[in-house]
Amino acid sequence: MERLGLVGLPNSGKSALFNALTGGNAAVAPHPFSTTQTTVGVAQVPDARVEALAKISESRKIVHTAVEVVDIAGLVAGSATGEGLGNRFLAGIREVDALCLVLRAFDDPGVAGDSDPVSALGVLELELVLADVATVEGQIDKRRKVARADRTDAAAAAELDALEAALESLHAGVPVYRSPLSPEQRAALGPVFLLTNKPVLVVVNLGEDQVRDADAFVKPVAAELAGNADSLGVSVQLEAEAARLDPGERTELLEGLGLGEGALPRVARAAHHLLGRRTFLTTGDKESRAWTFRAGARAPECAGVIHSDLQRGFIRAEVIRWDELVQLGSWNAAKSAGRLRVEGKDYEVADGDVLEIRFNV
Ligand SMILES: Nc1nc2c(ncn2[C@@H]2O[C@H](COP(=O)(O)OP(=O)(O)OP(=O)(O)O)[C@@H](O)[C@H]2O)c(=O)[nH]1
Ligand SMILES: [Mg+2]
Repeated sequence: MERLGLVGLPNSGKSALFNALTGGNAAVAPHPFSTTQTTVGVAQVPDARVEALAKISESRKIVHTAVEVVDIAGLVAGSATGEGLGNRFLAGIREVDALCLVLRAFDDPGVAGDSDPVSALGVLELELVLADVATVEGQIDKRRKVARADRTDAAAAAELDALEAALESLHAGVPVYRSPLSPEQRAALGPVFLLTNKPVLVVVNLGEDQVRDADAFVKPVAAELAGNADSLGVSVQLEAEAARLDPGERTELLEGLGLGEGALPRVARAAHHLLGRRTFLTTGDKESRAWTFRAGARAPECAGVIHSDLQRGFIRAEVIRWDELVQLGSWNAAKSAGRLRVEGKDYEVADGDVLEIRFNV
């Protein structure tokens, strides 16, 4: 399973967010560096589409998808060169596929640290950039030699070009995910495992008193990111408390604050999407279920997510978009209305497709 890593300054609320997302038990404490080891948990990705399908199919069971979340030790200015827990955060970050930067906006005199999310973003990015500069500088001479030794090696030339572009950006203090590097250049950097070449999602941790005015805290961060990463405002503590209530009380609390279903489902869905994961659905009286597939996968590969027999014996898929199916009211109604598409082996499955696989083994 792909992993989302929680990255932030000490006391920004990473462990609290981890617990809220995963129902976990990571230590949450008002002193810096309370997390020293990485902890891994699984976050459900709640999906209203499955609920809607379960309703029309009168399914007895609902199954959502999930992503893995990793709570990482906090980092501070100077971490890249050994301050705080030093390089410990680096190992944690290297092992994840996408980063969730947790920025503290909540103000609490009992919890040490600043409440300025934009400046926290600057500190985090600088540490990540410094670590990447060291990595690129360590690699670039070797790669220059390889590219020079064999000028016909196109992959080596592309990698060197990407390394040089990345270094220029990093030297200017700009993380790769915010740099003008093309998607092809970013892909060419894959083998170098840069921290800032991973996709990024930003969570601004709001205090309960800030929730009603979330934009005032989230907008400056979004402006700083200039479209290079999504940002979400979450009152981690409030949502963690809500998560412990039973569903009726939770809805009452969150809706009373104008938070709808709450922000945790949005964080989980954003993470799932950021990790390049997409969702297709199946529905019937037994269960309605969300399945995870890789963006761009074709029908047989998706069938294989359900069971390897379905991939091996794949004949065709009957397909309809989830909202169209909900509107038509049932699989049979969709069938009689001639709205089920019949798709073959080359069909690229889309997010939100409902599939029924025909197979023969
Ligand atoms: N008032 C308030 N306190 C919060 C909120 N979120 C987290 N806290 C508190 O902030 C303190 C630090 O939270 P943690 O989740 O341990 O922070 P962390 O980022 O994991 O910190 P380290 O592991 O030390 O890097 C705890 O005392 C939390 O209860 C919030 O939204 N509001
Ligand atoms: Mg922690």
